[in-house]
Amino acid sequence: MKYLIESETLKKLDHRIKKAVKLIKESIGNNPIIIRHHSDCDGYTGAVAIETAIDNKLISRKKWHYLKRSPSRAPYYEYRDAFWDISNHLKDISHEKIPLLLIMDLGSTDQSLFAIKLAKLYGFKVIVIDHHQPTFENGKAIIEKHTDVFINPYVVGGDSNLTAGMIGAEISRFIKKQPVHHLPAIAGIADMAEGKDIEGYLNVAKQKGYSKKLITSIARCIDFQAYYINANSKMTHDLLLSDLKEQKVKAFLIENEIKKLENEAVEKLKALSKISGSQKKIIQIDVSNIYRGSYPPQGKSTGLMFRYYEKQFEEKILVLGVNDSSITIRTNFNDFDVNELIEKLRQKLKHGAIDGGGHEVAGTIQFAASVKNDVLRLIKQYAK
Ligand SMILES: [Mn+2]
Repeated sequence: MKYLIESETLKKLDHRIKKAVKLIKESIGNNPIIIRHHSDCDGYTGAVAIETAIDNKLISRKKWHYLKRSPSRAPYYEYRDAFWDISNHLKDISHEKIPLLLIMDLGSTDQSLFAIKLAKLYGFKVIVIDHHQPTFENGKAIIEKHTDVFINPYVVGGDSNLTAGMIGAEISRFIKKQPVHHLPAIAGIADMAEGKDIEGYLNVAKQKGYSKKLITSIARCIDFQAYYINANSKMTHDLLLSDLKEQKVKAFLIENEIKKLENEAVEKLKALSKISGSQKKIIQIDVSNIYRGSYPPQGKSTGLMFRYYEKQFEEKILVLGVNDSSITIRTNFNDFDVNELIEKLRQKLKHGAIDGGGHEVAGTIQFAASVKNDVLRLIKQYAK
């Protein structure tokens, strides 16, 4: 069987993918399989594709002993996850069988090292399928030697544009042939993938009747569900894998609600915006009183306001979503680099517990509440 697209990165990952497929196939019905994944559209898509493939091959009446899937709360495999995965395994009736743990769309950085080591200590087999930049040490991804299979485009010279959901959907087809042609496009669009691979997958989806608009709409709905529910639900399967007509109806209903909530948020945040500067506009929005747990969350709100003001102003803009001890940044200023800014803040505010990260033009900075005004002053200084 071949991959859905011609991809240099997939080709280079091929032997790792084959190894993972072999291990998964050997485990089906013999060993419990635990799927842990990032709680966003990309993570859900890849995990649900593999879950469905395994589920379709499982003939045991005790299916729930042999297949479990749950989203992780943190964007890495953390102690909490390992604790529950190991604890549940120990009290399970099939506890004498070694579980296979599949970690998807997270698990490549040193933040996951301790929890993965712990799972290995309890005999788990571990496969990591991820596309986040791994932590490297002496040129090697430090997680790799603690896993049975490590699949990440960065270890073969690729990057995050081949997403975990794409790889997961491809892997699922080797486990059991199933109609998942549109899933890699959904995963990639959700993660803002660029380049040849996502173009290829959009083409594959189009041939099956999925326009880019529908793909984007489903991706939005899954991200919305992930944010709201963050749990294992067949509703996610419905959105991803029911027939095209049903998918359209459901995505339409949910997306309309998302649009309504986002429009309401824009109105609320407009009233909270303080705009300064002429050629380069700085838009400071106090998001600290926005109800926590409502949609859209802080990061997304800042993105929404960025897109709103980008249309309003011809000038370059810097949007700051300001909370008591964090600021979310979105900008189109030239030469802006959130990571460089964080480094400067760290040097100047040694007592400020500065943390955070992101891309050049989008990211979040965390700090001790006591230095909030200094952080704001220094960000404005940096922006000049
Ligand atoms: Mn992802």
